[in-house]
Amino acid sequence: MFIHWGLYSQLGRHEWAMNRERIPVAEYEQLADTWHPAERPAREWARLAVRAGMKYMVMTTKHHEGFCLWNTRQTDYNAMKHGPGRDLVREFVEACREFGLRVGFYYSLMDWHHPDGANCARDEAARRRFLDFTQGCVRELCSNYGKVDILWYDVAWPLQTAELWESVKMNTMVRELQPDIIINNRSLLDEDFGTPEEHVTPEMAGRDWEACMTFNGSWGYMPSAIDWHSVREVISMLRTAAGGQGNLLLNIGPRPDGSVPEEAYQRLIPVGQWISQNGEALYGLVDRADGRMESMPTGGWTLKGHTAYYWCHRWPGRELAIGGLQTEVLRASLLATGQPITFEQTENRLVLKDLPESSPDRIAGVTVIKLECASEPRQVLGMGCVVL
Ligand code: H79
Repeated sequence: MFIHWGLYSQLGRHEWAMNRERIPVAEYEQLADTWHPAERPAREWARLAVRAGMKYMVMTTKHHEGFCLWNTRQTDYNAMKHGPGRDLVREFVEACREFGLRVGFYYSLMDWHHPDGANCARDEAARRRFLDFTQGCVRELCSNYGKVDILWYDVAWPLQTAELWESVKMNTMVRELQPDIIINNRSLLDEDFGTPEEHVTPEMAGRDWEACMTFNGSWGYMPSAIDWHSVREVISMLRTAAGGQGNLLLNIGPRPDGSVPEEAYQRLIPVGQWISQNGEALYGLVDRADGRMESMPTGGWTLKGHTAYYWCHRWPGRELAIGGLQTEVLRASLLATGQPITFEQTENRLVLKDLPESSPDRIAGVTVIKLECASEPRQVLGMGCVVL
């Protein structure tokens, strides 16, 4: 679960409102004193994340607006010294621990509030001050909250290179403070994982990655953003992510008080129910399915060892035929119930028989069929037909 929460949540007009609407800094700053979140909303996020089958949360400790959600000594523009009057990052970390979730910190390098955040590109003294500020912030986040599992940098504007950001020095410090942390690729260094944004596209084999996705087109709370991804779309994102050995970081933008919009509940609870029945197809060490399996009109694949999982999202009826499997199928079953499926396999064709007329998955109409095979599954379908 990605959490975008900050002063912009009060405006409810996207987290880029300050920039897109050219709100003057002095005017925007007033939002710091009018922000009065409810008590410990992070517990609500964590409870929901667990119910949704999620394993970790990443929260915006400072977005582009520059307001720091933790008790920092680097600037007074922080949650302790203004409206909230408390350390919202600490609450977040405590909620993660209470609910058994891993902890991730989002940190925007770009800063629209810091006086040197823009002119650091033109003025060497400003750059020094801004880097000291940035490294001071990152040092605090990696020092004051116990174990941090993920550091999620964002938007390395306006400095153009990792050298100018001193990213090697900064991330060396991070790893000294947090030896097991994983760091994303947005400090202009590749580091541990790639970050496709608003699309779920596997990175090249051998490279870890995590797709970050909005739920409704806005990261920050935006009540007018009403086109929410459906339960089926979220499950499809999960399949593409797991099929390419990646993770999914799905966002919610809490209201200013920290509560979670109803639309997120309406989708995440069923997603969690679905995962509780089908989690085997996506959790843990999956193999890459892209490049090894074909895309099908009725569904797609994830793989684990000798097992193939067919995520059927367009149910064909009493029979489901799959062409081009190069592997002998030993056993077929419905993943959710374990119910065996009778099948016939000829050289080029697997036909699953005596299936229900409609998709047995009542949650989302996505039924996972588990195929236990004699060896690592592979599927080959050219563009032509069967040659007799
Ligand atoms: O924190 C979220 C975004 O605010 C941030 N990264 C994610 C995780 C981000 N920063 N920049 N971008 C994403 C890409 C830039 C998109 C933009 Fe726009 C195009 C900014 C201005 C024009 C879309 C439309 C966003 C605001 C208006």
